[in-house]
Amino acid sequence: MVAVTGVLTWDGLEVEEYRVLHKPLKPEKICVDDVPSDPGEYARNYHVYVRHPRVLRAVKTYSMVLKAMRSILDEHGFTELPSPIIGYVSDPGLRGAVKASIKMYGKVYEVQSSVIMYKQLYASLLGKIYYAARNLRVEPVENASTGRHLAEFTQLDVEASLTTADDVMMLAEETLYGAVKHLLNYHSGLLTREEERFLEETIIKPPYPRIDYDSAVELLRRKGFTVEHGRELSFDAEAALGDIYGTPVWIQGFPTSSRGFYYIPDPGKPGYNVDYNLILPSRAGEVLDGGCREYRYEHLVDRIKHHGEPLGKYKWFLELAEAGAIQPTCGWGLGVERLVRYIHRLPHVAYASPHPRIPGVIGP
Ligand code: ASN
Repeated sequence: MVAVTGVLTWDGLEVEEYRVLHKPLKPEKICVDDVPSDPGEYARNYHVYVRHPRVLRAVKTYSMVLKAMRSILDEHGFTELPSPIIGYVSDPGLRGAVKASIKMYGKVYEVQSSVIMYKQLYASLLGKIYYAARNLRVEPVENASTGRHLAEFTQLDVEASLTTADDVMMLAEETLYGAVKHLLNYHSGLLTREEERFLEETIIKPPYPRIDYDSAVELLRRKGFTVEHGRELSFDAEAALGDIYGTPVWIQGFPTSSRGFYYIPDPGKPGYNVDYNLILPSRAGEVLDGGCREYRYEHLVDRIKHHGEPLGKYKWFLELAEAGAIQPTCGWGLGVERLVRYIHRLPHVAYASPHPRIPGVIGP
């Protein structure tokens, strides 16, 4: 580390005087010329590679966009809560990922894979809440190659009561667009000219187009994808959809059979949920997942049973629902590292995480 006195001109810095404040003892051990293109190698040794300016920029961007999104939500009157790490039960609807558990005081608990039920609890009590939640998911190892899966990641997880899908979708658009605009306006030093242009061209002013699940399936089939109706779209199909639009695009109303028990079925369209995913262009895929929630005790019991889950695990939540203490709420979770990956056009979300743990690789 060096302290420099001098004059900054258009041609660079004219150094008048400098002082060495701190000198590494073994510079050869920590000197990095480049960042490995293998995300596994990067995740194993990120503590060294993170010195590279390209990666440090992404770490800074992570902080800046999260701060910008927090302040948009704060302006809307949302209350931020700290996310729990351990719980009796966590999110069951996890697209192939398994939950991790931890033994404490002789009992086994689940490490939180999402704060969904806590969101429902606190949105019922406080109206508008959010978490910048760290989630842990034991993703299948093959998901390391999708470029967009981490085993540990941050979701900006928002929930509100007495609202509508439309309202929270508009809030999501405002949050995403506002964060990117904030970066462009106030932190453009973090962006290359090419990244600036890319963001200006693709993250256009909302509203973003909306397409329902059935039309998305039809469109993708016409483009040559094999899509099984009633299932989640494949990662590849989702990415292709983003490319077709070239801007963020919503997919709405997934089949009830394809998703977790906590989305509420659409009374006007049997077999489908009131839910929505936001897909980014440029092969980035899903950045946000959300929906309006099931809050009715009997329906929750039926849906949990249908998913083959033991009811006992959900005791605390079901007791509240039975007492009528869980209100109708809607919300969403936005993958912060996925947004950073998009902003810097990184080949893998590992490079967007200050602490990358990718499927199959947690550390050295
Ligand atoms: N955060 C998501 C939501 O709000 C839930 C999840 O992470 N599975 O719907």
